[in-house]
Amino acid sequence: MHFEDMECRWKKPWVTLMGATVLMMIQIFGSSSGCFPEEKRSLLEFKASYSDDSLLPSWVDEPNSNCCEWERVTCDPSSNHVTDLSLHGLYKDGSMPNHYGVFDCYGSPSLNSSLFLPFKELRTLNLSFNCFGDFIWNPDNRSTSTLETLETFDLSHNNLNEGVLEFLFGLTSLKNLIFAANNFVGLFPSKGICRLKQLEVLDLGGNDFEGTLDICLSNMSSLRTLDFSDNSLSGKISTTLIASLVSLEHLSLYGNKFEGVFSLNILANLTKLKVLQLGDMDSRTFQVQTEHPAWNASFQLEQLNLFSCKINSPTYRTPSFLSSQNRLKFLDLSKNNLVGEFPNWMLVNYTKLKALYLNGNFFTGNIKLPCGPILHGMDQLHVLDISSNHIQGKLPNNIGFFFPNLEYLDVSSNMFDGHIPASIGEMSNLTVLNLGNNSISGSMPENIVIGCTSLLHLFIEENQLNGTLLSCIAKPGLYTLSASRNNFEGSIVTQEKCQHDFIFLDLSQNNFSGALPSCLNMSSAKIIHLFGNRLTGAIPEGLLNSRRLLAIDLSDNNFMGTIPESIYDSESLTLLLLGKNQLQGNLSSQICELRNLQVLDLSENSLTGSIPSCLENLRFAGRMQFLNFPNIDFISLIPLNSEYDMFGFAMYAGYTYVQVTFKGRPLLFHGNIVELISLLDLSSNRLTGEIPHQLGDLSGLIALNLSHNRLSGLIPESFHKMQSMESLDLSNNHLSGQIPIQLSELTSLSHFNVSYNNLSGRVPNENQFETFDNSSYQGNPYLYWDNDNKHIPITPIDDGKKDATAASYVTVILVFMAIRWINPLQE
Ligand SMILES: *[C@@H]1O[C@H](CO)[C@@H](O)[C@H](O)[C@H]1NC(C)=O
Ligand SMILES: *[C@@H]1O[C@H](CO)[C@@H](O)[C@H](O)[C@H]1NC(C)=O
Ligand SMILES: *[C@@H]1O[C@H](CO)[C@@H](O)[C@H](O)[C@H]1NC(C)=O
Ligand SMILES: *[C@@H]1O[C@H](CO)[C@@H](O)[C@H](O)[C@H]1NC(C)=O
Ligand SMILES: *[C@@H]1O[C@H](CO)[C@@H](O)[C@H](O)[C@H]1NC(C)=O
Ligand SMILES: *[C@@H]1O[C@H](CO)[C@@H](O)[C@H](O)[C@H]1NC(C)=O
Ligand SMILES: *[C@@H]1O[C@H](CO)[C@@H](O)[C@H](O)[C@H]1NC(C)=O
Ligand SMILES: *[C@@H]1O[C@H](CO)[C@@H](O)[C@H](O)[C@H]1NC(C)=O
Ligand SMILES: *[C@@H]1O[C@H](CO)[C@@H](O)[C@H](O)[C@H]1NC(C)=O
Ligand SMILES: *[C@@H]1O[C@H](CO)[C@@H](O)[C@H](O)[C@H]1NC(C)=O
Ligand SMILES: *[C@@H]1O[C@H](CO)[C@@H](O)[C@H](O)[C@H]1NC(C)=O
Ligand SMILES: CC(=O)N[C@H]1CO[C@H](CO)[C@@H](O)[C@@H]1O
Repeated sequence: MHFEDMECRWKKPWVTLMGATVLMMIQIFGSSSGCFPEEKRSLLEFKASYSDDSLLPSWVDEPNSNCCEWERVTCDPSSNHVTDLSLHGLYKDGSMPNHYGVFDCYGSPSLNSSLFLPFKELRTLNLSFNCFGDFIWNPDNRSTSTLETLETFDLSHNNLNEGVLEFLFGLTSLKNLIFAANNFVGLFPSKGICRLKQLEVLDLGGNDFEGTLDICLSNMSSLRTLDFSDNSLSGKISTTLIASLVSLEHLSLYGNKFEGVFSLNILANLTKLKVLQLGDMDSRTFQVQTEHPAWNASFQLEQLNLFSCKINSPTYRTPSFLSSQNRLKFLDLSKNNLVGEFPNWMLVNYTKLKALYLNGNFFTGNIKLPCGPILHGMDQLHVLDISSNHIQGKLPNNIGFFFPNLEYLDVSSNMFDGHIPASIGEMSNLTVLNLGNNSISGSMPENIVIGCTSLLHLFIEENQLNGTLLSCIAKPGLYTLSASRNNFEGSIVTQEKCQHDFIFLDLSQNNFSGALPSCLNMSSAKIIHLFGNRLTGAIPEGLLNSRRLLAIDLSDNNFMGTIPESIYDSESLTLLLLGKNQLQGNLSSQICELRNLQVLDLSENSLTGSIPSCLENLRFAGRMQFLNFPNIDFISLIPLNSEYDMFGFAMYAGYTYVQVTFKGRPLLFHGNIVELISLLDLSSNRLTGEIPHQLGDLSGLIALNLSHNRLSGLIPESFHKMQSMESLDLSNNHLSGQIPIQLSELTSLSHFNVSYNNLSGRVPNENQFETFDNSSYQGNPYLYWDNDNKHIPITPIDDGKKDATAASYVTVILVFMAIRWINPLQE
C-alpha cells in the first residue's frame, strides 16, 4: 500500500471529526515530549541567519517538529533541554582554504550570541569552521547568568576578534575553551581568562596575541591542554608557571617569539605530559637545553616538536632523554644543526612512530636498518624526512620492507650514492618520494614505477641517474616529476601514452632526444621545463594546451616549426622561454594575449616579422617571486581537491604566503622560490621593421634585448619611461638617428649597448651614461661626443661575441624555504 494513500484515508475521517482534539494533543506533546519553544525559536533564527536554504534541512519551522530530533542537536532525554549543538562547518566554503590559503569568508553571517542565551542546559557548543567575522552580544548581559551550564565552547577557525573573550565572563562552568585560529590580537587577556580556574583545555593557538605567558595561568590546576602556538608571545617562558601545571598533558607553544634558554628539566615532574611543541620561535635567542641541569623524565611523550630550537647549542648533541621516550608517535627535531652519527636507533626503538623529521641537521654516517627476520620493522611510520643532512653511503636495500606504510619519504640533499633500492616499489602507499640532490646512479627501477601505485610526486633531480625515463613518465597519475640534471637519455614520450596528468614536469638538463608525438596532451600542466636537452621536431600543440600554465621553458633544444597557437590561451603564463631553438614564422601579435608574462625569451631562433606594438599590454611587473615547485605536501597530506590551486597564491604572494597561516591545519610545505625580473629577449632572430614606441610603456621591464635582428628606424624616445630598466641591448641592428637624450633619465641603467647600428649625433653623457664605455657604441661611425677626452673615435671591430648579460638575468636568486605546520599526524 502506498504511503500517501494511507495518509489521505487517515485525514479524511479524522480531521473533520476530531480536529479540536488533535490540536490539543499537539499542544500537550509540544511542551512535554518536544523541545522548548524558545530554544527551537533560537535555532530557527540561527538557521535563518544563513541565506542558504539547503543548510540544516531537518530544521523546519513546523509546529509539531521536535527540535531535539534535528540534526546536530542533542537534548537531555529527561529534561528535553538542548545540551549539545554541533554547528561546526556550516559555511559552505569554510572547511577548505581558498586559492590564497585563507578561509574566504565572503558573505558569511554574523554570530548573534543572544541566540544561545535561552538554552538553559547547554553543555557543548561547537561553532568551529564557520567563517564568523562579527560577534554580536550585549555587554549588559555580562552579569546575568547566561549559559552557565556551558562546559565546552569551540569557536576555532573563524574570523572573530578578541572582543569575543569578554563574553566568557558569565561562563562559569567552562572547562574546554577552544578559540584557536581566529583574529585575536593585542595583549593576552589574562584578566578574563584567568578567572576560569576550572579550565581543562585552553586552546588559543593560531591567533596573534602579544605579551608574555601570564603567571596567573598557574591557578588552573586542572589544565590538561595549554595551546598558545602560532601567536606572537614573547619574553621568557615562565618556568614557575610550567612547573606548576602538574596536570598538563599537552603543551604547545611553538611559533611564538619567546626568548632565552628553555631548559627541559623543569618539565621533569609533569608525569602526564604527552605532547610537547616548542619549535619555530621567531626570536634569535630562543634555545632549548636538554642536558643541564641533569634530570630524568617522569613522562612518556607521544609527540615532540623541537623544530628549529638551537637544541643544546653550542654542542648540538641529540637530547639524551629521548632514549627513554619509546612511545613517541611524532618526533620533529628538524633544523637544529644536530651533529653526530645518524641516530639509527630511533628507527628501531621507536616502534610506534608515525612521523619522523630529522631534516636540516648535520647528521653523518650511514643509514643502517636491521635485516634478517624482521621484515616489517616500523609499520606505523608514514612520514620520514631526513633531507639536508650529511648522510652518506647507499640507501638500505630493504628500506621498502622495513617501512611498508610510508607515504612520504624525503632523503634529498644528502650524499647518498649507489643505486635506488628496488624495494621502494614495496611501498604501495608512498605518495611523495624525494631522492633529489644526491649522488645516486644507475637507472630508475621498474619496481618503483609498477609498485608505488599511490605515487603522486617524484623528485630525483640532481643525481647521476641514467637510462631512459619512458615508463616513469608514462606512469598514470603522476602529478610531479622532477628529474632535471641527470644523465637520462632517449625519448620522453611515445605514441602509446599521450595523455598525462602532470602539474609539474621538469626534465631539463639531461640528454633526452627525439621528437614529441603530436598526440601529446598535458592539459593539467602548470610548469613544464624541458630546457637543455636535444629534443627535435615541432612543439606539439598538446604540450602547451593547459589553461593553467604558469611557466614553460623549452629553450636550448632543437625544436622546429612555429610557436604552437595553443600557448596563447594560457592566461596565467608568467614565464615563456623558447630561446635557442630553430623556431620559425612571424612573431604573432597573439603573444600579447599572454598578459601576465614576466619573462619572455624567444632569442636565438629564426622568427620573422616585426615586433608587435601590443606588447605594451603585457604585465612585466618588475621583480617578483615565483614558486618553482608545486606545493607537494599540501597536495598530498590533505584531501586532494582538484579545484584547489596553490600556485595562483604562491606566485603573487611571495614571502607573504609564509605569514598566511593555515592555522593549525596539518600542512607541511617545501618550496623553491625563484625571484624573477621582468625580461623581454627577442634577440638573434630575423625581426624587421621599427621598434614600436609603445614598448616605452613597459615601465616594469628590467631587461630588454632586441639585439642581432634587422630592426630599422629610430630608438623610441618613449624608452625614457622605462624607469626600471637595468639592461638595454639594441646592438647589431639597422637603427638610425640619434640616441634620444631622454634616455639619460634611466637612472637604473647599468648595461647599455647600441653598437653596430647606423646611429648618429651626440652621445649622451649625463647620469648613467657617463659610465658606459666605447664598447656600448662601437660600429656607429657617425656618433660623436661633446668633450672627447675619455672616448676615442669608434672603430667598427666586430668580435662576434654576443652579449650574455641580459640572458643571465633570467633567474637570479634561488631562495629555499621550508615551512612546516606541526602535527601532521595528530590523532
Ligand atoms: C540577536 O538575537 C536577538 C535574539 O533573537 C535579537 O533580539 C537581536 O535583534 C539579534 N541582533 C542582531 C543584530 O541581529
Ligand atoms: C568541533 O567540530 C570540529 C569539526 O568537526 C571538530 O574537529 C572539533 O573536535 C569539535 N570540537 C569539540 C570540542 O569537540
Ligand atoms: C590565584 O588565585 C588566587 C585566588 O583568586 C589569587 O589570590 C592569586 O593571586 C592567583 N594567583 C596568580 C598567580 O594569579
Ligand atoms: C620534581 O620533584 C622532585 C621530587 O619531588 C623535586 O625534588 C624536584 O625539585 C622537582 N623538580 C621540579 C623541576 O619541580
Ligand atoms: C636519573 O636516574 C638515574 C637512574 O635511575 C639516576 O642514577 C640519576 O641520579 C637520576 N638523575 C636525576 C637528576 O635524578
Ligand atoms: C634501544 O633499545 C634497546 C633495547 O630496548 C636498548 O638496549 C638501547 O639502549 C636503546 N637505544 C637507545 C639509544 O636508547
Ligand atoms: C595503505 O593504506 C591503506 C589505507 O589507507 C591501509 O589499509 C594499508 O594497510 C596501507 N598499507 C599498505 C602496505 O597498503
Ligand atoms: C644539495 O645538497 C647540498 C648538500 O649535500 C646542499 O649544500 C645544497 O644546498 C643542496 N642544493 C639544493 C638545491 O638543495
Ligand atoms: C649508467 O651508468 C652506469 C654507471 O653508473 C653504467 O655502468 C651504465 O652502463 C650506464 N647505463 C646506461 C644505460 O647508460
Ligand atoms: C647524449 O646521447 C648521445 C647519444 O644519443 C651521446 O652520443 C652523447 O655523448 C650523450 N651526451 C651526454 C652529455 O651524455
Ligand atoms: C586533453 O585532455 C583533456 C582532459 O583529459 C581533454 O578534455 C581534452 O579534450 C584533450 N585534448 C585533446 C586535444 O585531446
Ligand atoms: C537573556 C538576557 O538576559 N537578555 C538580556 C540582555 O540585555 C538586554 C538589555 O539589557 C535585556 O533586555 C535582555 O533581557
